[in-house]
Amino acid sequence: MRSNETPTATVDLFADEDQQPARTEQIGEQSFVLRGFALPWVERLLPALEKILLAAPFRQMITPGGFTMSVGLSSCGTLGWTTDRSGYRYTRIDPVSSQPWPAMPEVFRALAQAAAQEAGFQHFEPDACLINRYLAGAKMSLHQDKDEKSYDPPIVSVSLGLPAMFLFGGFARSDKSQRVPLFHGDIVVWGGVDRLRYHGVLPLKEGHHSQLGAQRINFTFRTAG
Ligand code: MD3
Ligand code: FE
Repeated sequence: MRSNETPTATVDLFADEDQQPARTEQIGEQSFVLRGFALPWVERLLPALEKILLAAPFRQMITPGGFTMSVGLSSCGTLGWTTDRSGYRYTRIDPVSSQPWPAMPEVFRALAQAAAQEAGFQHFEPDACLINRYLAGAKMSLHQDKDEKSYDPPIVSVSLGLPAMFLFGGFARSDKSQRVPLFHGDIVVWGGVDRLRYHGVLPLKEGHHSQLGAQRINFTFRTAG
């Protein structure tokens, strides 16, 4: 490093030299919001997403308790997440198409890995990417993500389209949660001690996004198997 060069810690805040700096906010001991981190990737993510959705369209799944989820779900990767009356689980086959879930596009995997690395998690190897679609009014109640084999790898979530209010709770459902607004291009990375925190999303407000229209789409990358 030249003696008059900016220190590395500052340089690292710039995820991509031709975009505005991505700001990192720490929301838990091992949880980080990477503001705008996905923006330089969006034009490569959207065509890949469209292709996935042709093979595995959004569907509203039924919970074991018999409720229809307001969020539309799809998946890509070796494993996809499913719920029906018999429970929550990861499967290799999409129960709607009876085909394997669409492969995880390389650009998805590379983004998830870059974000995990930015948050301090090396060698993240996701085998599942859940794709959630929120239309106005859709929400996700407070829950924990417990269907993965190991809780050691982090989870990486990418927000696209309309903004949403994310609820970041504690380790008991009744713990007070903090509200974190998530915007188009934001990425959140959770791991380690924060991996089993309760979390959810408040009902989506109506609106229009120039690229995504009247919806919010969220990818969550996990190592499930
Ligand atoms: C916090 N999705 O798919 S992002 C989910 O925006 C889910 O669609 C929300 O919760 C969404 O399960 C929230 C993700 C998220 C995922 C895992 C977490 C937040 C987390 C694990 C621990 C703490
Ligand atoms: Fe979750």
